[in-house]
Amino acid sequence: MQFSLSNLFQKILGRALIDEKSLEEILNQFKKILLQNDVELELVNDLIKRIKEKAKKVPKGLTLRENLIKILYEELVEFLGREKGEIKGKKIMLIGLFGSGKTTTCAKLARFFQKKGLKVALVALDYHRAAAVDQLIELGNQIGVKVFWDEQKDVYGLAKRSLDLLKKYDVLIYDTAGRDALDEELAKELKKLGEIIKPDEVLLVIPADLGKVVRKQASEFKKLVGITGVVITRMDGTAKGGAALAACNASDAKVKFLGTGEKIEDFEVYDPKRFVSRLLGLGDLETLLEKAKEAEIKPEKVEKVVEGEFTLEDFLEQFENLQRIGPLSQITKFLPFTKFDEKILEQQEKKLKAFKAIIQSMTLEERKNVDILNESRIKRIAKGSGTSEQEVRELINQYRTMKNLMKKFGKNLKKGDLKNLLKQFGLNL
Ligand SMILES: Nc1nc2c(ncn2[C@@H]2O[C@H](COP(=O)(O)OP(=O)(O)OP(=O)(O)O)[C@@H](O)[C@H]2O)c(=O)[nH]1
Ligand SMILES: [Mg+2]
Repeated sequence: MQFSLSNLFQKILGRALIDEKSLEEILNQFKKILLQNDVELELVNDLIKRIKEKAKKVPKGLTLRENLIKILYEELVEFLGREKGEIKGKKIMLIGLFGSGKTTTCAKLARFFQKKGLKVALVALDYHRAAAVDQLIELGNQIGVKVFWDEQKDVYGLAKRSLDLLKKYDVLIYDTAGRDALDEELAKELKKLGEIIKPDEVLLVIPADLGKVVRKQASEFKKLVGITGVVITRMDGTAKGGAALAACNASDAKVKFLGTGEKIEDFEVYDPKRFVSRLLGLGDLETLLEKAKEAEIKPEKVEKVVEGEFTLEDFLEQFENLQRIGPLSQITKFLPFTKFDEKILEQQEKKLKAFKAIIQSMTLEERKNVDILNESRIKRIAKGSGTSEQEVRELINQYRTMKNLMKKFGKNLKKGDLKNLLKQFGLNL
């Protein structure tokens, strides 16, 4: 695959600036990836449109970048499954292309129910491959689950009789023959089996590394017996599970389970965060999403600062935010245009505590307009905050300098650039 979701996400994370132009570029790439994974064009277009709409409105507390990651994550989860993969019902049928991992998954699933304390039986419905029944019996033996099969290879007869087993068992798992859904004879058999058994769940088993054929196979299988869920096997390989995109899209079903190896225990219940993280090659998507929630950015503040119109109250708030993020000198290093004097920044760090006390000693009126501060008021504030008059004056000067600096930047830079730039670094300025 030329492009991958994980490459795209690394790009989003690595970009210094995500603006409207790069958003367009990123979405184009996202579109290409989906199309390469054989997702329907119409659906891809809808998806991109929706993402664009959502990306326009950056919610309070999120940067453009965090918002974009969140939106893409949400959309993928909507597509692949929002719920942890639980299944309901008593009759579960596994279908899929030959060698996709059906028989192995039958045993894994049986173990899964067994662990829940349910009484499970396996029903062997594959009489096309010589060793298929033996394979299932062997797997059943490993976990102490009974396997029902028919000596006469009467697949329909066994299917009918299996319904009686429901009196004795909580769950029946049916292993079907590996097939190409386009093979007419096998397709007929599967359709008939579906009609006899009337399964509660039909799970389509798809290997993570299956390519272009996924879409066609999934939609054929859907026509034959319907599909209620998808199992992605071979998640232990290099493929990240992109096949799930086409499988879910074509079958209109969500991912329920994952196969992560050849052993019976190598089985996972689908978990949206984990699966999408793996698909995107992001180990810490959860942390990232949480961080996105926590960040607090107020767009109206950015506007004020750019205009050079922020008050001492805003100044105090910024100080407090900066304190949470890290040393001011560290942060401004990232800004490409920065002309801040390192020394001034360090001094600011040191004086932060005093400044905070000073601002807190001011009246609201004073915080909004420092020009009303005369000698006697300065004296009173110094006393009230346990600082010196000199420190109060310093604060006023710093504030004025900062305001002027911002005014200058505002003129030199396009407003959007500065806004976005500051947002990139989580600055509330
Ligand atoms: N690495 C890995 N191998 C798997 C996984 N699931 C199944 N396999 C292996 O894939 C091969 C085929 O698995 P089966 O369960 O026989 O597949 P099937 O769909 O029943 O195959 P047919 O009945 O021939 O169509 C076996 O060697 C399994 O051990 C998995 O999640 N990871
Ligand atoms: Mg099999």
